[in-house]
Amino acid sequence: MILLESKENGIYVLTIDRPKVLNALNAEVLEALESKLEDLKSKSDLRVLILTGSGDKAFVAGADIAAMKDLSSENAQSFARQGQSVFSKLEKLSVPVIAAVNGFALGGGFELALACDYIFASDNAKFGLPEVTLGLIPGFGGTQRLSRNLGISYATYLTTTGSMVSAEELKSRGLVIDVCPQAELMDKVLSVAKVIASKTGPQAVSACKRAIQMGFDESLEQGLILEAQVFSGLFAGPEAKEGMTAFIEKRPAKF
Ligand code: CO8
Repeated sequence: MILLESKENGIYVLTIDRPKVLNALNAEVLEALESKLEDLKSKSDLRVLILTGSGDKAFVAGADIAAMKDLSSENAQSFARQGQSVFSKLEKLSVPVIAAVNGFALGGGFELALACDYIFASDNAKFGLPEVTLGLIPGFGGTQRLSRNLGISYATYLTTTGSMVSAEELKSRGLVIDVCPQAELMDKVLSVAKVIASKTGPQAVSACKRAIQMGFDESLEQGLILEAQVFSGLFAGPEAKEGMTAFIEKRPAKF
């Protein structure tokens, strides 16, 4: 249901693996994802997490419609909260989480990609929040994260029309970092992960995420105070000293 693979240098790949239903998310998949995230948190070598979908057709085609169809309002609320909570855990992981979107990223699948730190996509990828065509709205964070990422107008457009858009379209809007042929997607994402794993200080990388995420909903003034706190905190550990000393000594840093 969820595959966890360890690559070199602390790079891990999580794959949503239900290809027969285009990797649709049901409660069991969400539980399995949560449990894999807990496993990952205990891995001391973890530097980067890549998230992708099985097969060549879909990243994740959404929440499992068959499993949702007969939910009561109360159970729909718990299912939405379950997804939101697991996606928030993913978002708050201390290392960068890269979505490798290898096909359809619809509904809950797009919401899953939005909970990752950034998105690389294959040229066949299609993104959308088609919930209105089912008489629903996004329930795993889409209305909130898309508007924060791309603004209220575009988020309202995508959610009220249910339109699908290409990876290139979202690249032009700054949401997708880069687009490449599907066969090259994993190598492309791994090359980015390797840069992080081999050239950067783990504490500093984690601090970037923390400062951006914690400061985002604050005023600029509060965000700047937070940035200075996180920045100065790095001087209390050995990593910053090693990074700057290595620069002065003209050698690679040993993090
Ligand atoms: N849920 C369940 N099964 C699915 C889903 C899904 N989201 N998507 C695809 N499948 C299944 C199909 O039923 C089909 O199964 P079968 O072979 O048994 O008929 C199989 O996957 C292959 O799909 P298609 O035959 O439809 O493949 P196509 O290439 O013709 O079409 C599409 C691909 C366009 C991706 C099409 O499958 C599709 O439109 N899927 C649904 C997309 C969608 O509407 N997603 C949003 C779902 S709602 C949601 O995500 C809400 C999230 C918040 C939940 C909050 C909790 C309350």
